[in-house]
Amino acid sequence: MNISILGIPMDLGAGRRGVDMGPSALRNAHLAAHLRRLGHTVTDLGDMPVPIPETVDKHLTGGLVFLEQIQHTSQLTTQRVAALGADVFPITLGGDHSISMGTVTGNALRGQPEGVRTGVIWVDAHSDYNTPQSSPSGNIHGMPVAHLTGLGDPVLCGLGGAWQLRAEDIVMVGIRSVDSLERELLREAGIKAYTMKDVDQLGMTRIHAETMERLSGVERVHVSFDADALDPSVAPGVGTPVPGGLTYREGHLLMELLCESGRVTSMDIVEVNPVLDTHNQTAEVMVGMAASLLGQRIL
Ligand code: DIR
Ligand code: MN
Ligand code: MN
Ligand code: MN
Repeated sequence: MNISILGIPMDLGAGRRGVDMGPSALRNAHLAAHLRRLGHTVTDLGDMPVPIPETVDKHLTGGLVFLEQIQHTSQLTTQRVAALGADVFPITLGGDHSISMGTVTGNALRGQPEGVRTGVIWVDAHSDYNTPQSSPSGNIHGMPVAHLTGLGDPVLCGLGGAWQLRAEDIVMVGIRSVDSLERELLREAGIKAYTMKDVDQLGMTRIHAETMERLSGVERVHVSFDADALDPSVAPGVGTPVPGGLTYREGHLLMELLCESGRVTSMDIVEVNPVLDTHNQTAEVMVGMAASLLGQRIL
């Protein structure tokens, strides 16, 4: 496979600094080398230009922090990812989860300007379905899924032109932190979310099978992996840790099964925060997750 790595060192969407160093930490954990060892051709495209928070005025625009800067970066990210060929497997490195408005849209538009039907597997402790109105924080990293489905700020919703992510093409896994108004929005949209209770009760094998069944009609499948989906004991280097997360093996099993399905066409690795990490453990764990998604096997 032809893999392209693109860093988006954006930390304007999160409440704490440090995720801008995520791409460096993942490279330092030998992401490209691990993927090459699996037989892939890997090109590192470097990083997108992203404003530094301290250099811009932190004002709230209609309930959104750093809206203009995130809009601009999201537009650039959409264009950059869309310009990659349809046969490339992009791995986009955050940065906070607001990057996924641009990465998901760009991936849907890759090689086809009007966009293709794309499913999204959102692996996260949080459902990231807030709107500017429902958000308790104003932080845009809590809002990317809503914007991808057309809820929220009109500019952020319009990144893909006529293309939009369908609520029925989203599956969330690992969810255990949802804000109260956000819960209503999720329910109204009918988004499928496997909470940690579902992970405990059904197991990852069944969740994977149901997810593939649900996404059987989409042409592309994007995996957006927020490091905080994993339990904080496994991935401590995140800005908003929530106890009771995916175990190391649950994360790997999901990636291994998704690899076997042969349907995944792109991936995000987001919210790795080296400032809060211990010895780059979180970046190393996330490199392992990417390797499992891209063919690493125990035997
Ligand atoms: C919270 C936290 N739901 C918010 N979201 C996080 O600010 O909207 N997402 N941490 O990853
Ligand atoms: Mn290594
Ligand atoms: Mn997230
Ligand atoms: Mn999260």
